Amino acid sequence: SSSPAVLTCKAAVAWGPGEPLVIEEVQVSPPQPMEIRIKVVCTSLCRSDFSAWETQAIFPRIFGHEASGIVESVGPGVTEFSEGDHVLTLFTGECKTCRQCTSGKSNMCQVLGLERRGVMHSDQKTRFSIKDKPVYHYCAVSSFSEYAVVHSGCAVKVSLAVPLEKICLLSCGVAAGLGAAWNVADISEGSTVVIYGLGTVGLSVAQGAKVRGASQIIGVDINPEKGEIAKTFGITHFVNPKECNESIQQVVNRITDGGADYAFECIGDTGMITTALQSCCQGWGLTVTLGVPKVNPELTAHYGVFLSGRTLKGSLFGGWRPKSDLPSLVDMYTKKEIQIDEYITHNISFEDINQAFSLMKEGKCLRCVIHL
Ligand code: COD
Ligand code: ZN
Repeated sequence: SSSPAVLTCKAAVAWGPGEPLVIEEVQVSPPQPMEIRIKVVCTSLCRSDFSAWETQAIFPRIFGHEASGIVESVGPGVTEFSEGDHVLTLFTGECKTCRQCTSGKSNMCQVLGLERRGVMHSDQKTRFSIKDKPVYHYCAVSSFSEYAVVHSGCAVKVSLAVPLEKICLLSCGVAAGLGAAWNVADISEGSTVVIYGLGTVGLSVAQGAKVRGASQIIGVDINPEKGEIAKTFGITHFVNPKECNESIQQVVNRITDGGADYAFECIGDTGMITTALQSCCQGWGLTVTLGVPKVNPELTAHYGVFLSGRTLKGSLFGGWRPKSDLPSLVDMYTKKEIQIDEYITHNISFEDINQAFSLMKEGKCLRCVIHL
């Protein structure tokens, strides 16, 4: 077949921080060497899209990184994918050849890791433009567009039989939470867990803890509406800090007889790290951080929490090596061993994408799936 050409399609463009997205006609360049162009089928809105849209300075920009789609064309050198393949996008890729990828200990690819400047890894340029002016990417994915170009190391092939409108959640939030519970913390049966923040990420940690047979799973959230839904994901105790007379760490220490075995920070608030550390037990208590702080990336903690043997452990994407490991999670979903559908509180058409932003701002959704 002939080589792919520039195509024009609709994309939801963010023109400035916090400004409603505008559906625009954009030009999408053909996939460059080792890249693929995808017809996006579904994408969900993740908190990190929202935070970057509110706070960052790179515009105009196309957000979206939690997505599923169908390969439309492949660039020079790509043998792994062909037209018609179903894929999930990866906001952090896997080249399979760098020191990190070959270590077997890490998912921090040195070549295709989290891209923060709004361009593609290979040439620091964009694949989107409007009237020849660049439109920037987000995490080298940018799925709020009918078509997106991604590096072939930033996509994973999935079976044609699995529903793309559900498994897009494995592209970020649900996988990140499950991986934090299984790979990063490696929660053991009968242990106690406290989770700060009951969004999709925190509630996926809860699901992971439940699967591992945790005896107590304490969920902490300032949104009172989270208490009810949290139970369906395995939360055994709901704590709303706004309704407590004592500190959260005191509450957790009481419920768990001296602190949880594991604590997870799923709010994106570095100020919660000390609270999380103080609510896990002396000796072996482990606090895991997930994802990206909304503001203020610095963190402080009293060395006493470490002197007493606690550990603070960071993670990205739940420690999954995205290309190597995601197919097994898709399999688990097919066999009904993990839940995904339950996190989808809203299905929204592409034209109404700004509704997803409003719902997230108001704390009224877990995941809004946007259908292109
Ligand atoms: N105390 C208790 N709960 C709070 C507080 C507080 N002070 N502030 C907010 N919360 C609650 C909110 O009410 C909400 O229920 C929850 O915290 C946060 O949930 P969401 O729905 O806003 O966010 P999620 O679950 O989509 O994601 C949250 C992360 C902060 C973990 C985010 O960084 C993320 O998505 N990370 C995971 C994936 C990743 O690694 N991404 C990196 C590149 S995209
Ligand atoms: Zn995300």
